[in-house]
Amino acid sequence: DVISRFQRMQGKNVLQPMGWDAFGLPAENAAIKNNSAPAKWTYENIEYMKGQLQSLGFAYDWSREIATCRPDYYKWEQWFFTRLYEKGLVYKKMATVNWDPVDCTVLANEQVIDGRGWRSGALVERKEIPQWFIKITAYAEQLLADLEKLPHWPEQVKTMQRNWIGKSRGITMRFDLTSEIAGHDSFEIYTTRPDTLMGVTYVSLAAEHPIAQAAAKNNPALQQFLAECKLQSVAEADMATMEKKGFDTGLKALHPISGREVPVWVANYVLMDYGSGAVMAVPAHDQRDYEFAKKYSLAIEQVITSSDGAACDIASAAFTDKGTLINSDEFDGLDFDAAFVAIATQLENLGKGRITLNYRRRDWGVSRQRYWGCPIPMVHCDDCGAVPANLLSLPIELPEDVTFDVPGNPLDRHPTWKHTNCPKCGKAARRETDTLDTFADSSWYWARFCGLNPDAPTDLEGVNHWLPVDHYIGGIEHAVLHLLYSRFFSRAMKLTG
Ligand code: ANZ
Ligand code: ZN
Repeated sequence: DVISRFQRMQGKNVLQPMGWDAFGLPAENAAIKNNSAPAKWTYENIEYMKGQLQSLGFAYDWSREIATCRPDYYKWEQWFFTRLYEKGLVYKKMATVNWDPVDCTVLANEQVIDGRGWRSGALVERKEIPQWFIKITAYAEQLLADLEKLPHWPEQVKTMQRNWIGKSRGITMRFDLTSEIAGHDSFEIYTTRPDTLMGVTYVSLAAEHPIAQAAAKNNPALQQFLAECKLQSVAEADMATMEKKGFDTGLKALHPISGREVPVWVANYVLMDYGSGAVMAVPAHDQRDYEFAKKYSLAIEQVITSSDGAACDIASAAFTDKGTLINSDEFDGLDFDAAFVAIATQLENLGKGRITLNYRRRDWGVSRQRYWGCPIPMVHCDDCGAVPANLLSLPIELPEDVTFDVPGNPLDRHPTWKHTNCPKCGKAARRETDTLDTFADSSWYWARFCGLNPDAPTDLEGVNHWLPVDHYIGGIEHAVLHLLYSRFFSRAMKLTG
């Protein structure tokens, strides 16, 4: 408020709007706890807080007030969703998700703190269910490159976004199995440290990797281990700190250059949806592999030494710096860059590898199995599959007569709400009962504030007049969530016209 008054006194035309990011778990849970309906509870709180803000005399333009839980707002979010679907930026797939067994919902990785749900505090489990995704990865490169065009953003926020997108350059290479299993005779791994290739002493697969699954067919102990892996969080931060656990599949793979046999393990710290879901393990130079090798008495072979002659002792920890290659046959004496090129070339000549770029960022899982959110405007038809709702039928409104006496999603057990007709063939069909992650609600309000158009998401004249936003105040917790999703949405809005 001080900033906007100051700017007004400078003679500037200032738009300082206010609105309510009002959908989501916290409001739903509070309503249940207070024996109220989420809509009633939320609107009462909005009125109360608005009164407080008004009594403080803040210079907000209340004529532009919005609430994300009102149908006149989320109608346009549903409109975006169907347009994004048409453009191929929305898709559904079975996915392993973080499941909060107390709130009965899927959590984003960011909502898992130390292996627990950020709201409930419950230990998070892994679960496979069909989920809607927004293909934010299609914009990974643009979102990264365009950070250069934001000179006024805090350096710290840009660094966090860069790390979050996590672009890396490495090598994808093939390891052949010594014997075929269920039609698989090889698998690929992704590494950013090909210089350590001659120090590989085993390989590890993600629990969901098809070869791990195949190996478990006739191995109840392995099945048991894969089931245990399902119970742990999929958040990367947790992956780094949790206890490393593994299981020897008994399979052997051939080192792509030396031809030496190495054992194939399954490890709980390998993610299925990063790289190729398999890792070449180099215990001497990767700390996770080091801890794993110590625990399971696997070989540790040093192949990198410090370039400046400084001591590098692997007796108690991995040596993870880049340095000079040793114990690596013809690659001895090379530094990281030279080794990268030499090893990449050799693998390419053997037809066993290629240079690849990878992004750590995964697609944005937006499905939430909760009531208090924007209904995902899709219809499931037995004949046509998933079909976007007809634009004329929007908004798909949330019903207000729901009950919370049993856990789970009330939309799913509402007597009539989900029953509808297929927009394509007219046959009886079912509405999607998942609602959108509330970060979708808060990804585009800044455009809506520029014009509360009843017939469009925003108003082009207003947008051209006011945007881009000159000043945004928010906590650092928004650096890789709200501020990244908003940047994605502005690009998606351009795409969908
Ligand atoms: C061998 C190696 C040796 C690695 C070494 C590191 C150090 P960034 O740089 O963050 O992209 N990796 C690859 N796929 C993985 C997966 N699906 N789950 C878990 N870890 C995976 O990380 C790239 C490194 O992460 C890769 O390089 C691989 O381990 C691991 F001394 O390969 B490295
Ligand atoms: Zn149909």
